Amino acid sequence: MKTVYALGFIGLTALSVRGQAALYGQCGGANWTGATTCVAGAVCTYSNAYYSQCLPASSSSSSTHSTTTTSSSHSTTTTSTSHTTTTTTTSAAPTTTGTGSGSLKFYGVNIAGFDFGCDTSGDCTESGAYPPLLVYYGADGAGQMTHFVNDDGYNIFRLPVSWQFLTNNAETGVLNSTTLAEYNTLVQDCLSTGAYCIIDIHNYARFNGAIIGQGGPTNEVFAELWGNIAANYASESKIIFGVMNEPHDLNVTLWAGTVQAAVTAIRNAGATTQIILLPGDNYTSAATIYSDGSGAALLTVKNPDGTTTNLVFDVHKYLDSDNSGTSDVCVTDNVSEAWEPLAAWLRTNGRQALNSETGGGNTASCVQYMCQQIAYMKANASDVILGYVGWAAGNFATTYVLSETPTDTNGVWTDTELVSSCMAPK
Ligand SMILES: *[C@@H]1O[C@H](CO)[C@@H](O)[C@H](O)[C@H]1NC(C)=O
Ligand SMILES: *[C@@H]1O[C@H](CO)[C@@H](O)[C@H](O)[C@H]1NC(C)=O
Ligand SMILES: *[C@@H]1O[C@H](CO)[C@@H](O)[C@H](O)[C@H]1NC(C)=O
Ligand SMILES: *[C@@H]1O[C@H](CO)[C@@H](O)[C@H](O)[C@H]1NC(C)=O
Ligand SMILES: *[C@@H]1O[C@H](CO)[C@@H](O)[C@H](O)[C@H]1NC(C)=O
Ligand SMILES: CC(=O)N[C@H]1CO[C@H](CO)[C@@H](O)[C@@H]1O
Repeated sequence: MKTVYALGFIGLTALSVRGQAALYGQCGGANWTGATTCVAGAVCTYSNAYYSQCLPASSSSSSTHSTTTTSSSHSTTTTSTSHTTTTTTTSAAPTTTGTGSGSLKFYGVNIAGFDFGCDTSGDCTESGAYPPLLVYYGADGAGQMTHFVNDDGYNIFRLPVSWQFLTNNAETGVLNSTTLAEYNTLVQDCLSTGAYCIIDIHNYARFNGAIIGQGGPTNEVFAELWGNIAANYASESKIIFGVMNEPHDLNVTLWAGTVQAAVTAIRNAGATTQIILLPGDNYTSAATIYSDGSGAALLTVKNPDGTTTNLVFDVHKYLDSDNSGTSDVCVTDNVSEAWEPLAAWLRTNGRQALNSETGGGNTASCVQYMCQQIAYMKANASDVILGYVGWAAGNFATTYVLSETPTDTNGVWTDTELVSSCMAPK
């Protein structure tokens, strides 16, 4: 997410209710446990064995599938076949050549705040951070994560933090014990939910304007930073190391060397088995990693034992017109333009990716395209796309254009429309 964060947390009103699925919301599919009826004016429309969607009553016959039905009883039928993990063979079902299992490994959301104040030049200050923790007068990040796990079925959180926060603004790999302890409070709150927790250094491959390994901090300093972080979490199997948020405008060949230095440091610190996320150029765009040179360069990054086990590509995708995640109008699911070619490239190379940022406004267009993006991943790409992490909750106000921040009303949490309609797996 490329914008500068200026918004504080403001608790506001609930945006959606459960019971009937929203327009463009999911209303059926294998193992779907949410609402199977739609709000007035929408019809639950069968898409495939894994997905039925509430479409406007007047346009529900526009699907190209000749077998499309519009009866809610069809979603009941697909629910009853939920024990079958193989492609259904009934003649009524559309043929699919997809290689998805119907479910993803990871569903989650970013819990933002420790990264606040960072911009794309890597200018961040410790004082700009706003911990999403009640004890620091922020949002109830711990309560949010507990809600997301218990009520929505989430199992992964990304916890962005600036490099400057962890070192008290010093350009060094040595961690400040005071600030690390503050960040670690959020990490432990995350781990205590049982979810996976991504440590994301949110610096755009830079420290105060200068590119790591390309005029800025050396690869050795960056490796020291990661070695010290990893040493603190070496025994935590559910920690995921997010090497860097959204590198951009750099030399990808040199950048792959920087990423290699971080991977080597993390493994040598004793974190030998956890997932490490490898970020490419162009803001980790899912649409260009396989074509802009990033993928080719990052394929050379290896574990110290020469394998690529648990080295997963980090990709982001927004669904607005310029892929920036700044508009609440979504115009694409980018399946054919971005996800299908990426999935093919990953299969060719025997690798996997995690979509660690995706999001949209709480609008009908974003609900439509987000649901489509997720349905594609589940049905046709779960062999190579591990899952998605929404942008963003934590300290974002519910008025923020991409807010996925739930609202706590006397202990009852209510999700945003996009989360409840598409992103929450249950
Ligand atoms: C549905 O749930 C069953 C039992 O939990 C599981 O074995 C199966 O893999 C699930 N199927 C899909 C498509 O998620
Ligand atoms: C750690 O950071 C705090 C500010 O949060 C600062 O007061 C302290 O001096 C720093 N410690 C060291 C050893 O730099
Ligand atoms: C990237 O850096 C390498 C190594 O210094 C150099 O050979 C290559 O020409 C650079 N690429 C670009 C596009 O500048
Ligand atoms: C970066 O990605 C966007 C789409 O996400 C694309 O329009 C743009 O051309 C890409 N830039 C480069 C340099 O590949
Ligand atoms: C999965 O792939 C098949 C074959 O390409 C396609 O017909 C179907 O629409 C895809 N499903 C989703 C949900 O994208
Ligand atoms: C690769 C890519 O980003 N493809 C498209 C995603 O959707 C937007 C909006 O329709 C297009 O402009 C991109 O070309």
